[in-house]
Amino acid sequence: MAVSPRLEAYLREKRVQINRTLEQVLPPEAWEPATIHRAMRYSVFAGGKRLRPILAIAAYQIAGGRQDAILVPATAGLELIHCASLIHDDLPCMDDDDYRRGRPTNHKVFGEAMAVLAGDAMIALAFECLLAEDRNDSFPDGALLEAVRVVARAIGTRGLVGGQVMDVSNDPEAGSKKTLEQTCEHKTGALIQASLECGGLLAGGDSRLMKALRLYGKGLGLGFQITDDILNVIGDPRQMGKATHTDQAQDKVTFAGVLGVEAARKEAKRWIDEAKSNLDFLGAAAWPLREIADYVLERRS
Ligand code: GRG
Repeated sequence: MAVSPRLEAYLREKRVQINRTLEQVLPPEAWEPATIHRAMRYSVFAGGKRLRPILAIAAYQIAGGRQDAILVPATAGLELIHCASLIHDDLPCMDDDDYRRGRPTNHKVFGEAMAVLAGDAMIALAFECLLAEDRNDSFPDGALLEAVRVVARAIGTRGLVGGQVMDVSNDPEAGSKKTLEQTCEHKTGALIQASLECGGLLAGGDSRLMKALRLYGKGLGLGFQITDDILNVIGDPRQMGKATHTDQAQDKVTFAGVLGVEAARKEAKRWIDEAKSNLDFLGAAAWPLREIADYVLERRS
């Protein structure tokens, strides 16, 4: 299924806004120390689907939010953290990848020390941006602080870092469906879920909506990572902008490796259907999240 024209237009419009905001918040390349600012900009502006900030904006709008004030926290906070995690994930001590988003990885261009530092600086900048609207009355009382707490938790040992620990430990005994799900949920799902929660919180979403966004995020995160595993086996490296077959080469325990591609595909679809089912009560307003879920499953990059 191709991306619908309305989703294509929606994603395009959001990406333009997001890229403009990232351009504003990132220090110029010429600022000293210039090398790290070049390294940060190199990875942030290498392309990327901008899925996490788009999810936050979509959730915000579905929850009734109408202000552009969401852009800095959502865009900068979430996309900068995501980009930092990609830089660190590619390091020789992690997945040791040479290409990302169609370019040599950050450490290949700037060296390992600068790649580590660029990621660190991006996380610091992300939290500065998340709190940037603190002095304005743009959001309900306490919502911004709660969003910061949600994001911080999602990237720590109960989220990205925890999932990455499971990923690099690469325990061959960890091939049970439950353990695979836990790895995906932490490594990939946590930031996706946090993005949706941020959007809902900043618009003052009620508890029913917040629960629906969390459950949608869980299903979407699992469907996204299982699809990523499948693309590592059958994807086109030129479309993906990175090498494929790396999981098998590194004996990684993944859904596609353990179940095979066809069964993994069914598993991904099951999670995407599960994700969408949580949106039923929202009616037509939730179309971007429904269509994004289908896009995640059908994507080729
Ligand atoms: C630096 C916060 C922080 C964490 C360190 C390295 C690490 C712990 C975690 C790695 C997490 C990771 C990279 C998981 C993979 C998630 C994934 C499938 C990324 C690809 O996301 P896309 O397809 O990428 O949205 P684009 O390039 O489109 O943005």
